[in-house]
Amino acid sequence: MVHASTGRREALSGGRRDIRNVCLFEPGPSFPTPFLQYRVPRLGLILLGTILRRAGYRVEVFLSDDYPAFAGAVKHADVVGVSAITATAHEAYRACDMARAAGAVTILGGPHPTFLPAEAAQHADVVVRGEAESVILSVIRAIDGDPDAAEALPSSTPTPIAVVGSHERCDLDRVPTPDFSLVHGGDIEAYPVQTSRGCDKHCTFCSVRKMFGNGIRERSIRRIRDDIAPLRGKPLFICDDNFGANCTRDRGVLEMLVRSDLVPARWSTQVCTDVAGHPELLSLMRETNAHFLCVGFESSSASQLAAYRKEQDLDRMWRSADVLHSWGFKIHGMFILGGDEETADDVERTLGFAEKAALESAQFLALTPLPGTELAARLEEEGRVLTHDWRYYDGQHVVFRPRLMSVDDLASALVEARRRIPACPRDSVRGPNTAVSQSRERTVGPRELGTGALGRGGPL
Ligand code: B12
Ligand code: SF4
Repeated sequence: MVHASTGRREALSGGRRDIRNVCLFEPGPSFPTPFLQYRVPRLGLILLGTILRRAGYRVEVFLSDDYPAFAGAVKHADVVGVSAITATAHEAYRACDMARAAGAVTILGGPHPTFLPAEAAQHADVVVRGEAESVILSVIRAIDGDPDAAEALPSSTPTPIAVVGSHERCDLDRVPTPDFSLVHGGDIEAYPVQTSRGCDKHCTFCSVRKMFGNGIRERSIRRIRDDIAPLRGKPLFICDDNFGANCTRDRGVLEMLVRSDLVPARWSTQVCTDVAGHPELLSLMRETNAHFLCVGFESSSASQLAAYRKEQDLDRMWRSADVLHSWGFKIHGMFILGGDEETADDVERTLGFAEKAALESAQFLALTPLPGTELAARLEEEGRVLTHDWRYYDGQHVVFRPRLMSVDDLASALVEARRRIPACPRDSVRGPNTAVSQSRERTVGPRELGTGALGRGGPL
Protein backbone atom coordinates (compact mmCIF):
# COMPACT_ATOMS: atom_id res chain seq x y z
CA MET A 1 0.00 0.00 0.00
CA VAL A 2 2.96 2.36 -0.20
CA HIS A 3 2.46 5.25 -2.61
CA ALA A 4 5.45 7.42 -1.83
CA SER A 5 6.81 9.17 -4.89
CA THR A 6 9.35 7.11 -6.75
CA GLY A 7 12.07 9.70 -6.34
CA ARG A 8 11.93 9.77 -2.58
CA ARG A 9 11.41 6.05 -2.35
CA GLU A 10 14.60 5.54 -4.30
CA ALA A 11 16.38 8.04 -2.15
CA LEU A 12 15.17 6.30 0.98
CA SER A 13 15.73 2.75 -0.18
CA GLY A 14 18.49 3.19 -2.72
CA GLY A 15 21.19 0.87 -1.42
CA ARG A 16 22.16 -0.08 2.12
CA ARG A 17 22.93 2.84 4.34
CA ASP A 18 24.01 0.75 7.32
CA ILE A 19 21.93 2.63 9.85
CA ARG A 20 23.26 2.23 13.39
CA ASN A 21 22.84 5.44 15.36
CA VAL A 22 19.39 6.84 15.97
CA CYS A 23 19.00 10.07 17.85
CA LEU A 24 15.56 11.10 19.14
CA PHE A 25 14.69 14.60 20.34
CA GLU A 26 11.75 16.15 22.18
CA PRO A 27 12.08 19.93 21.83
CA GLY A 28 10.51 22.45 24.16
CA PRO A 29 8.39 25.49 23.37
CA SER A 30 9.90 28.73 22.08
CA PHE A 31 8.92 30.78 25.12
CA PRO A 32 9.50 29.81 28.73
CA THR A 33 6.53 28.21 30.46
CA PRO A 34 6.06 27.03 34.03
CA PHE A 35 6.09 23.45 32.67
CA LEU A 36 9.77 23.79 31.83
CA GLN A 37 10.51 23.51 35.54
CA TYR A 38 9.68 19.83 35.29
CA ARG A 39 11.74 17.22 33.50
CA VAL A 40 8.78 15.04 32.52
CA PRO A 41 9.12 13.64 29.02
CA ARG A 42 6.24 12.55 26.85
CA LEU A 43 6.30 8.80 26.56
CA GLY A 44 6.28 8.48 22.76
CA LEU A 45 9.98 8.82 21.94
CA ILE A 46 10.98 6.58 24.82
CA LEU A 47 8.68 3.83 23.57
CA LEU A 48 9.92 4.18 19.99
CA GLY A 49 13.53 4.24 21.22
CA THR A 50 12.90 1.07 23.22
CA ILE A 51 11.59 -0.72 20.14
CA LEU A 52 14.62 0.36 18.11
CA ARG A 53 17.14 -0.49 20.82
CA ARG A 54 15.64 -3.96 21.13
CA ALA A 55 16.08 -4.35 17.36
CA GLY A 56 19.79 -3.63 17.74
CA TYR A 57 20.07 0.08 16.94
CA ARG A 58 22.08 2.46 19.13
CA VAL A 59 19.53 4.93 20.39
CA GLU A 60 19.54 7.97 22.64
CA VAL A 61 16.63 10.23 23.57
CA PHE A 62 17.33 13.90 24.28
CA LEU A 63 14.92 16.18 26.10
CA SER A 64 14.52 19.88 25.43
CA ASP A 65 16.91 21.03 28.15
CA ASP A 66 19.65 18.93 26.55
CA TYR A 67 19.83 20.70 23.21
CA PRO A 68 23.64 21.13 23.20
CA ALA A 69 24.11 17.38 23.79
CA PHE A 70 21.56 16.62 21.09
CA ALA A 71 23.30 18.93 18.62
CA GLY A 72 26.57 17.15 19.37
CA ALA A 73 25.03 13.69 18.94
CA VAL A 74 23.44 14.64 15.61
CA LYS A 75 26.91 14.78 14.06
CA HIS A 76 27.19 11.01 14.48
CA ALA A 77 23.54 10.11 13.94
CA ASP A 78 22.34 8.23 10.87
CA VAL A 79 18.71 8.98 11.62
CA VAL A 80 17.23 11.76 13.73
CA GLY A 81 13.62 11.50 14.93
CA VAL A 82 11.95 14.59 16.35
CA SER A 83 8.63 14.82 18.17
CA ALA A 84 6.33 17.83 17.88
CA ILE A 85 3.22 19.11 19.55
CA THR A 86 1.96 22.42 18.20
CA ALA A 87 3.63 24.55 20.88
CA THR A 88 6.97 22.93 20.05
CA ALA A 89 6.58 22.60 16.26
CA HIS A 90 8.75 25.61 15.48
CA GLU A 91 11.66 24.26 17.55
CA ALA A 92 11.08 20.76 16.16
CA TYR A 93 11.41 22.08 12.60
CA ARG A 94 14.60 23.96 13.49
CA ALA A 95 16.04 20.81 15.02
CA CYS A 96 15.17 18.81 11.91
CA ASP A 97 16.63 21.43 9.58
CA MET A 98 19.84 21.37 11.60
CA ALA A 99 20.00 17.55 11.56
CA ARG A 100 19.37 17.44 7.82
CA ALA A 101 22.11 19.97 7.23
CA ALA A 102 24.38 17.70 9.27
CA GLY A 103 23.58 14.83 6.90
CA ALA A 104 21.14 12.73 8.94
CA VAL A 105 17.90 11.31 7.58
CA THR A 106 15.12 13.01 9.53
CA ILE A 107 11.74 11.79 10.76
CA LEU A 108 9.02 13.92 12.32
CA GLY A 109 6.12 12.58 14.37
CA GLY A 110 3.70 13.50 17.14
CA PRO A 111 0.33 15.28 17.22
CA HIS A 112 1.36 18.33 15.18
CA PRO A 113 2.84 16.49 12.16
CA THR A 114 -0.10 14.09 12.38
CA PHE A 115 -2.55 16.89 11.61
CA LEU A 116 -0.29 18.98 9.36
CA PRO A 117 1.84 16.41 7.51
CA ALA A 118 2.46 18.55 4.43
CA GLU A 119 3.88 21.35 6.56
CA ALA A 120 6.06 18.91 8.52
CA ALA A 121 7.26 17.33 5.30
CA GLN A 122 9.08 20.55 4.44
CA HIS A 123 11.47 19.81 7.29
CA ALA A 124 11.83 16.02 7.33
CA ASP A 125 12.48 13.10 5.01
CA VAL A 126 9.71 11.06 6.58
CA VAL A 127 6.62 12.18 8.46
CA VAL A 128 4.84 9.61 10.59
CA ARG A 129 1.20 10.28 11.40
CA GLY A 130 -0.54 8.90 14.46
CA GLU A 131 0.77 6.26 16.79
CA ALA A 132 4.10 4.94 15.58
CA GLU A 133 4.89 1.77 17.53
CA SER A 134 3.70 -0.50 14.74
CA VAL A 135 5.57 1.30 11.94
CA ILE A 136 8.80 2.66 13.38
CA LEU A 137 10.92 -0.42 12.66
CA SER A 138 9.68 -0.61 9.06
CA VAL A 139 10.41 3.10 8.61
CA ILE A 140 13.99 2.73 9.84
CA ARG A 141 14.53 -0.43 7.81
CA ALA A 142 13.12 1.26 4.73
CA ILE A 143 15.54 4.13 5.25
CA ASP A 144 18.21 1.48 5.66
CA GLY A 145 17.53 0.27 2.15
CA ASP A 146 15.23 -2.68 2.80
CA PRO A 147 12.60 -2.61 0.01
CA ASP A 148 10.40 -5.16 1.81
CA ALA A 149 10.22 -2.86 4.80
CA ALA A 150 9.13 0.01 2.55
CA GLU A 151 6.40 -2.21 1.08
CA ALA A 152 5.28 -3.22 4.56
CA LEU A 153 4.52 0.34 5.60
CA PRO A 154 0.76 0.77 5.92
CA SER A 155 0.33 3.79 3.68
CA SER A 156 1.78 7.06 2.55
CA THR A 157 0.74 9.91 0.37
CA PRO A 158 2.22 10.74 -3.03
CA THR A 159 4.23 13.75 -1.96
CA PRO A 160 7.92 14.23 -2.61
CA ILE A 161 8.37 13.03 0.93
CA ALA A 162 7.22 9.76 2.44
CA VAL A 163 4.31 10.38 4.78
CA VAL A 164 3.46 7.31 6.76
CA GLY A 165 0.29 6.85 8.75
CA SER A 166 -0.35 3.82 10.88
CA HIS A 167 -4.16 4.34 10.88
CA GLU A 168 -4.70 1.41 13.18
CA ARG A 169 -4.50 2.14 16.86
CA CYS A 170 -1.96 -0.19 18.36
CA ASP A 171 -2.75 -2.95 20.80
CA LEU A 172 -1.41 -1.46 24.03
CA ASP A 173 -0.25 -4.84 25.29
CA ARG A 174 2.15 -5.03 22.33
CA VAL A 175 3.81 -1.79 23.35
CA PRO A 176 7.08 -2.52 25.20
CA THR A 177 7.93 -1.53 28.74
CA PRO A 178 9.63 1.85 28.31
CA ASP A 179 13.39 1.83 28.81
CA PHE A 180 14.14 5.11 30.56
CA SER A 181 17.88 4.51 30.44
CA LEU A 182 17.59 5.81 26.86
CA VAL A 183 17.10 9.34 28.17
CA HIS A 184 20.34 11.28 27.96
CA GLY A 185 21.31 12.68 31.34
CA GLY A 186 18.70 10.58 33.15
CA ASP A 187 17.30 12.67 35.96
CA ILE A 188 13.61 12.43 35.18
CA GLU A 189 11.47 14.21 37.69
CA ALA A 190 8.36 12.08 37.32
CA TYR A 191 8.35 8.95 35.17
CA PRO A 192 5.50 8.83 32.66
CA VAL A 193 3.46 5.65 32.87
CA GLN A 194 0.54 5.06 30.56
CA THR A 195 -2.26 2.71 31.55
CA SER A 196 -4.69 3.75 28.79
CA ARG A 197 -4.98 5.85 25.63
CA GLY A 198 -7.86 7.88 24.27
CA CYS A 199 -10.84 9.53 25.88
CA ASP A 200 -14.59 9.04 25.97
CA LYS A 201 -15.41 12.77 26.19
CA HIS A 202 -15.83 15.20 23.31
CA CYS A 203 -14.31 18.55 24.33
CA THR A 204 -14.26 20.81 21.30
CA PHE A 205 -10.78 22.26 21.98
CA CYS A 206 -9.01 18.91 22.24
CA SER A 207 -7.51 16.62 19.61
CA VAL A 208 -6.88 13.58 21.79
CA ARG A 209 -9.77 11.56 20.34
CA LYS A 210 -8.60 12.17 16.78
CA MET A 211 -5.04 11.31 17.67
CA PHE A 212 -5.54 8.39 20.05
CA GLY A 213 -9.06 7.23 19.29
CA ASN A 214 -12.63 7.40 20.49
CA GLY A 215 -13.14 5.67 23.77
CA ILE A 216 -10.45 4.34 26.02
CA ARG A 217 -7.97 1.58 25.14
CA GLU A 218 -6.40 -0.07 28.11
CA ARG A 219 -3.12 -1.79 28.80
CA SER A 220 -3.51 -4.95 30.84
CA ILE A 221 -2.75 -4.69 34.53
CA ARG A 222 -0.07 -7.36 34.18
CA ARG A 223 1.78 -5.23 31.59
CA ILE A 224 1.37 -2.08 33.74
CA ARG A 225 2.96 -3.97 36.62
CA ASP A 226 5.90 -4.81 34.32
CA ASP A 227 6.21 -1.11 33.45
CA ILE A 228 6.19 0.06 37.05
CA ALA A 229 8.38 -2.68 38.57
CA PRO A 230 11.66 -1.10 37.34
CA LEU A 231 10.48 2.27 38.70
CA ARG A 232 9.80 0.99 42.21
CA GLY A 233 9.54 3.87 44.68
CA LYS A 234 10.11 6.58 42.05
CA PRO A 235 7.65 9.45 41.44
CA LEU A 236 5.28 8.73 38.57
CA PHE A 237 3.06 10.76 36.24
CA ILE A 238 0.21 8.60 34.96
CA CYS A 239 -0.10 10.21 31.56
CA ASP A 240 -3.52 8.81 30.67
CA ASP A 241 -5.84 11.39 29.18
CA ASN A 242 -8.57 10.84 31.72
CA PHE A 243 -7.59 8.71 34.69
CA GLY A 244 -10.60 7.48 36.65
CA ALA A 245 -12.88 7.41 33.60
CA ASN A 246 -13.17 3.64 33.98
CA CYS A 247 -13.35 3.61 37.74
CA THR A 248 -13.54 -0.16 38.31
CA ARG A 249 -10.58 -0.90 36.09
CA ASP A 250 -8.51 1.99 37.45
CA ARG A 251 -9.13 0.70 40.95
CA GLY A 252 -7.70 -2.58 39.69
CA VAL A 253 -4.52 -0.75 38.61
CA LEU A 254 -4.09 0.80 42.06
CA GLU A 255 -4.90 -2.45 43.87
CA MET A 256 -2.13 -4.05 41.84
CA LEU A 257 0.32 -1.39 43.11
CA VAL A 258 -0.57 -2.25 46.70
CA ARG A 259 -0.59 -6.03 46.13
CA SER A 260 2.74 -5.98 44.27
CA ASP A 261 4.46 -3.67 46.74
CA LEU A 262 4.94 -1.09 43.96
CA VAL A 263 3.43 1.98 45.62
CA PRO A 264 5.38 4.97 44.22
CA ALA A 265 6.92 7.73 46.32
CA ARG A 266 4.14 9.90 44.90
CA TRP A 267 2.20 10.17 41.68
CA SER A 268 0.10 12.66 39.76
CA THR A 269 -2.35 12.44 36.92
CA GLN A 270 -5.09 14.25 34.98
CA VAL A 271 -8.67 13.69 36.09
CA CYS A 272 -12.15 15.04 35.38
CA THR A 273 -14.31 16.42 38.18
CA ASP A 274 -16.37 13.17 38.12
CA VAL A 275 -13.53 11.40 39.91
CA ALA A 276 -14.73 12.97 43.15
CA GLY A 277 -17.87 10.81 42.98
CA HIS A 278 -15.90 7.59 43.46
CA PRO A 279 -14.81 7.26 47.11
CA GLU A 280 -13.38 3.73 46.69
CA LEU A 281 -11.11 4.99 43.92
CA LEU A 282 -10.12 8.07 45.96
CA SER A 283 -9.32 5.89 48.94
CA LEU A 284 -6.96 3.78 46.82
CA MET A 285 -5.44 6.90 45.28
CA ARG A 286 -4.68 8.11 48.77
CA GLU A 287 -3.26 4.77 49.84
CA THR A 288 -0.95 4.71 46.79
CA ASN A 289 0.36 8.27 47.38
CA ALA A 290 -1.50 10.21 44.68
CA HIS A 291 -0.29 13.73 45.28
CA PHE A 292 -1.21 16.49 42.82
CA LEU A 293 -4.35 15.92 40.76
CA CYS A 294 -4.62 17.97 37.55
CA VAL A 295 -8.35 18.62 37.34
CA GLY A 296 -10.01 19.84 34.11
CA PHE A 297 -12.32 22.59 35.42
CA GLU A 298 -12.02 24.81 32.29
CA SER A 299 -14.58 27.56 33.08
CA SER A 300 -17.06 28.79 35.67
CA SER A 301 -19.62 29.71 33.00
CA ALA A 302 -22.37 27.13 32.50
CA SER A 303 -22.99 28.16 28.89
CA GLN A 304 -19.26 28.04 28.15
CA LEU A 305 -18.90 24.58 29.67
CA ALA A 306 -21.83 23.43 27.54
CA ALA A 307 -20.26 25.00 24.44
CA TYR A 308 -16.99 23.16 25.11
CA ARG A 309 -19.10 19.98 25.60
CA LYS A 310 -17.56 19.68 29.03
CA GLU A 311 -20.14 17.71 30.93
CA GLN A 312 -20.03 19.55 34.26
CA ASP A 313 -21.26 22.64 36.06
CA LEU A 314 -20.03 25.03 38.73
CA ASP A 315 -21.76 23.06 41.51
CA ARG A 316 -19.91 19.94 40.56
CA MET A 317 -16.64 21.89 40.34
CA TRP A 318 -17.12 23.14 43.92
CA ARG A 319 -18.06 19.71 45.19
CA SER A 320 -15.13 18.02 43.53
CA ALA A 321 -12.62 20.60 44.84
CA ASP A 322 -14.02 20.14 48.37
CA VAL A 323 -14.05 16.37 48.18
CA LEU A 324 -10.54 16.11 46.71
CA HIS A 325 -9.16 18.49 49.34
CA SER A 326 -10.95 16.60 52.11
CA TRP A 327 -9.10 13.45 51.01
CA GLY A 328 -5.83 15.38 51.29
CA PHE A 329 -5.01 15.70 47.58
CA LYS A 330 -3.45 18.86 46.20
CA ILE A 331 -5.24 20.27 43.19
CA HIS A 332 -3.70 21.74 40.05
CA GLY A 333 -6.69 23.35 38.32
CA MET A 334 -6.74 23.42 34.52
CA PHE A 335 -8.70 26.33 33.02
CA ILE A 336 -9.21 27.76 29.56
CA LEU A 337 -9.99 31.43 29.16
CA GLY A 338 -11.59 33.23 26.22
CA GLY A 339 -14.33 30.90 24.98
CA ASP A 340 -17.11 32.33 22.83
CA GLU A 341 -19.63 32.33 25.69
CA GLU A 342 -17.32 34.06 28.14
CA THR A 343 -17.30 37.75 29.05
CA ALA A 344 -14.56 39.43 31.05
CA ASP A 345 -16.88 39.07 34.10
CA ASP A 346 -17.10 35.31 33.55
CA VAL A 347 -13.33 35.13 33.44
CA GLU A 348 -13.15 37.05 36.72
CA ARG A 349 -15.63 34.54 38.24
CA THR A 350 -13.39 31.70 37.06
CA LEU A 351 -10.37 33.27 38.78
CA GLY A 352 -12.54 33.78 41.86
CA PHE A 353 -13.46 30.09 41.85
CA ALA A 354 -9.79 29.07 41.74
CA GLU A 355 -9.00 31.37 44.65
CA LYS A 356 -11.99 30.53 46.83
CA ALA A 357 -11.64 26.82 46.19
CA ALA A 358 -8.04 27.29 47.43
CA LEU A 359 -6.54 25.35 44.53
CA GLU A 360 -2.86 24.87 45.25
CA SER A 361 -1.98 25.88 41.69
CA ALA A 362 -3.72 26.44 38.40
CA GLN A 363 -2.98 26.85 34.71
CA PHE A 364 -5.03 29.51 32.95
CA LEU A 365 -4.50 28.97 29.27
CA ALA A 366 -5.84 31.12 26.48
CA LEU A 367 -8.20 29.10 24.33
CA THR A 368 -6.00 27.88 21.46
CA PRO A 369 -7.18 26.49 18.12
CA LEU A 370 -4.88 23.46 17.98
CA PRO A 371 -4.76 21.70 14.61
CA GLY A 372 -7.09 18.73 14.44
CA THR A 373 -9.67 20.18 16.82
CA GLU A 374 -13.28 21.09 16.13
CA LEU A 375 -12.46 24.52 17.57
CA ALA A 376 -9.70 25.17 15.03
CA ALA A 377 -11.93 24.20 12.11
CA ARG A 378 -14.64 26.60 13.26
CA LEU A 379 -12.38 29.57 14.06
CA GLU A 380 -10.62 29.15 10.71
CA GLU A 381 -13.96 29.14 8.93
CA GLU A 382 -15.00 32.27 10.80
CA GLY A 383 -11.74 34.02 9.92
CA ARG A 384 -10.86 34.59 13.58
CA VAL A 385 -7.42 33.01 13.72
CA LEU A 386 -4.82 35.77 14.09
CA THR A 387 -1.65 33.84 13.37
CA HIS A 388 -0.32 30.45 12.35
CA ASP A 389 3.01 31.09 13.98
CA TRP A 390 3.01 27.99 16.17
CA ARG A 391 5.41 29.51 18.68
CA TYR A 392 2.45 31.41 20.08
CA TYR A 393 0.23 28.31 20.40
CA ASP A 394 1.35 27.66 23.96
CA GLY A 395 -1.74 28.86 25.80
CA GLN A 396 0.14 31.90 27.05
CA HIS A 397 -0.62 33.97 23.99
CA VAL A 398 -3.89 35.02 22.40
CA VAL A 399 -3.90 33.73 18.83
CA PHE A 400 -7.55 34.24 17.89
CA ARG A 401 -10.17 36.96 18.15
CA PRO A 402 -12.47 36.22 21.11
CA ARG A 403 -16.21 36.85 20.67
CA LEU A 404 -17.28 38.63 23.85
CA MET A 405 -14.06 40.33 24.92
CA SER A 406 -11.15 42.02 23.25
CA VAL A 407 -7.77 40.41 22.62
CA ASP A 408 -6.28 42.84 25.14
CA ASP A 409 -8.89 41.92 27.79
CA LEU A 410 -8.06 38.28 27.40
CA ALA A 411 -4.32 38.94 27.40
CA SER A 412 -4.67 40.98 30.59
CA ALA A 413 -6.76 38.24 32.21
CA LEU A 414 -3.93 35.76 31.61
CA VAL A 415 -1.48 38.08 33.35
CA GLU A 416 -3.90 38.74 36.20
CA ALA A 417 -4.46 35.00 36.67
CA ARG A 418 -0.72 34.44 36.93
CA ARG A 419 -0.44 37.23 39.46
CA ARG A 420 -3.14 35.83 41.71
CA ILE A 421 -2.73 32.08 41.54
CA PRO A 422 0.49 30.01 41.47
CA ALA A 423 0.96 28.66 37.97
CA CYS A 424 2.37 25.30 38.92
CA PRO A 425 2.68 23.09 41.98
CA ARG A 426 6.29 24.07 42.52
CA ASP A 427 5.42 27.76 42.69
CA SER A 428 2.83 26.95 45.30
CA VAL A 429 5.53 25.61 47.61
CA ARG A 430 8.26 28.01 46.58
CA GLY A 431 6.37 31.22 47.05
CA PRO A 432 5.67 34.05 44.60
CA ASN A 433 5.49 33.21 40.94
CA THR A 434 8.54 34.74 39.31
CA ALA A 435 7.13 34.15 35.84
CA VAL A 436 4.57 36.90 36.39
CA SER A 437 7.00 39.71 35.74
CA GLN A 438 7.59 38.40 32.22
CA SER A 439 4.00 37.54 31.45
CA ARG A 440 3.00 40.82 29.89
CA GLU A 441 5.60 40.62 27.16
CA ARG A 442 4.65 37.04 26.49
CA THR A 443 1.03 37.86 25.84
CA VAL A 444 0.29 38.50 22.22
CA GLY A 445 -2.17 41.02 20.95
CA PRO A 446 -2.93 41.86 17.32
CA ARG A 447 -0.31 44.59 17.05
CA GLU A 448 2.50 42.51 18.51
CA LEU A 449 1.55 39.65 16.23
CA GLY A 450 2.04 41.92 13.27
CA THR A 451 5.47 43.09 14.35
CA GLY A 452 6.78 39.83 15.72
CA ALA A 453 8.21 41.90 18.56
CA LEU A 454 8.52 39.09 21.08
CA GLY A 455 11.93 37.81 22.03
CA ARG A 456 12.89 34.14 22.04
CA GLY A 457 13.61 32.28 25.21
CA GLY A 458 13.57 28.71 23.98
CA PRO A 459 16.07 25.95 24.35
CA LEU A 460 17.54 26.09 20.87
C1 B12 B 1 2.04 14.27 29.87
C2 B12 B 1 1.56 15.45 29.05
C3 B12 B 1 2.08 16.70 29.34
C4 B12 B 1 3.13 16.93 30.45
C5 B12 B 1 4.57 16.74 29.98
C6 B12 B 1 4.70 16.81 28.50
C7 B12 B 1 5.92 17.28 27.80
N1 B12 B 1 7.11 16.84 28.07
O1 B12 B 1 5.72 18.06 26.89
C8 B12 B 1 2.84 18.41 30.79
C9 B12 B 1 1.79 18.44 31.87
C10 B12 B 1 4.03 19.22 31.25
C11 B12 B 1 2.24 18.90 29.46
C12 B12 B 1 2.30 20.19 29.05
C13 B12 B 1 1.73 20.64 27.87
N2 B12 B 1 0.93 19.94 27.05
CO1 B12 B 1 0.63 18.05 27.23
N3 B12 B 1 0.18 16.26 27.30
C14 B12 B 1 0.60 15.28 28.02
C15 B12 B 1 -0.20 14.01 27.67
C16 B12 B 1 -1.34 13.89 28.68
C17 B12 B 1 0.55 12.70 27.61
C18 B12 B 1 1.81 12.69 26.70
C19 B12 B 1 2.21 11.27 26.44
O2 B12 B 1 3.13 10.75 27.06
N4 B12 B 1 1.48 10.60 25.53
C20 B12 B 1 1.61 9.19 25.23
C21 B12 B 1 2.59 8.93 24.10
C22 B12 B 1 2.60 7.45 23.77
O3 B12 B 1 2.16 9.65 22.96
P1 B12 B 1 3.16 10.63 22.13
O4 B12 B 1 4.25 11.08 23.03
O5 B12 B 1 2.36 11.63 21.44
O6 B12 B 1 3.84 9.65 21.07
C23 B12 B 1 3.18 8.86 20.11
C24 B12 B 1 2.82 9.57 18.80
O7 B12 B 1 2.55 10.94 18.94
C25 B12 B 1 3.98 9.32 17.87
N5 B12 B 1 5.14 10.20 17.99
C26 B12 B 1 5.41 11.16 18.88
N6 B12 B 1 6.60 11.73 18.63
C27 B12 B 1 7.13 11.10 17.57
C28 B12 B 1 8.34 11.29 16.91
C29 B12 B 1 8.65 10.48 15.82
C30 B12 B 1 9.95 10.66 15.13
C31 B12 B 1 7.72 9.48 15.39
C32 B12 B 1 8.05 8.61 14.25
C33 B12 B 1 6.50 9.33 16.04
C34 B12 B 1 6.22 10.12 17.13
O8 B12 B 1 4.36 8.01 18.25
C35 B12 B 1 4.25 7.88 19.68
C36 B12 B 1 3.92 6.47 20.03
O9 B12 B 1 2.69 6.09 19.47
C37 B12 B 1 -0.71 14.39 26.24
C38 B12 B 1 -1.95 13.68 25.80
C39 B12 B 1 -1.59 12.43 25.04
N7 B12 B 1 -2.49 11.50 25.03
O10 B12 B 1 -0.53 12.29 24.44
C40 B12 B 1 -0.84 15.89 26.34
C41 B12 B 1 -0.61 16.71 25.08
C42 B12 B 1 0.61 16.21 24.37
N8 B12 B 1 -0.32 18.03 25.62
C43 B12 B 1 -0.80 18.99 24.91
C44 B12 B 1 -0.58 20.36 25.17
C45 B12 B 1 -1.37 21.33 24.31
C46 B12 B 1 0.30 20.78 26.17
C47 B12 B 1 0.67 22.21 26.50
C48 B12 B 1 0.98 23.09 25.28
C49 B12 B 1 -0.44 22.78 27.34
C50 B12 B 1 -0.30 24.24 27.50
N9 B12 B 1 -1.02 24.99 26.70
O11 B12 B 1 0.48 24.69 28.28
C51 B12 B 1 1.93 22.04 27.39
C52 B12 B 1 3.20 22.15 26.56
C53 B12 B 1 4.40 21.50 27.17
C54 B12 B 1 5.62 21.65 26.30
N10 B12 B 1 6.41 20.61 26.12
O12 B12 B 1 5.84 22.70 25.75
C55 B12 B 1 -1.59 18.46 23.72
C56 B12 B 1 -0.83 18.65 22.41
C57 B12 B 1 -1.77 18.88 21.25
C58 B12 B 1 -1.08 19.65 20.17
N11 B12 B 1 -1.48 19.46 18.92
O13 B12 B 1 -0.23 20.47 20.41
C59 B12 B 1 -1.84 16.97 24.14
C60 B12 B 1 -1.93 15.97 22.99
C61 B12 B 1 -3.14 16.96 24.98
C62 B12 B 1 -4.38 17.50 24.32
N12 B12 B 1 -5.37 17.76 25.12
O14 B12 B 1 -4.55 17.71 23.16
N13 B12 B 1 1.71 17.88 28.76
S1 SF4 C 1 -9.88 17.67 27.17
FE1 SF4 C 1 -9.54 15.83 28.42
S2 SF4 C 1 -11.65 15.12 28.87
FE2 SF4 C 1 -11.84 16.54 27.13
S3 SF4 C 1 -11.71 15.23 25.28
FE3 SF4 C 1 -9.59 15.96 25.72
S4 SF4 C 1 -8.67 14.34 26.95
FE4 SF4 C 1 -10.91 14.03 27.01
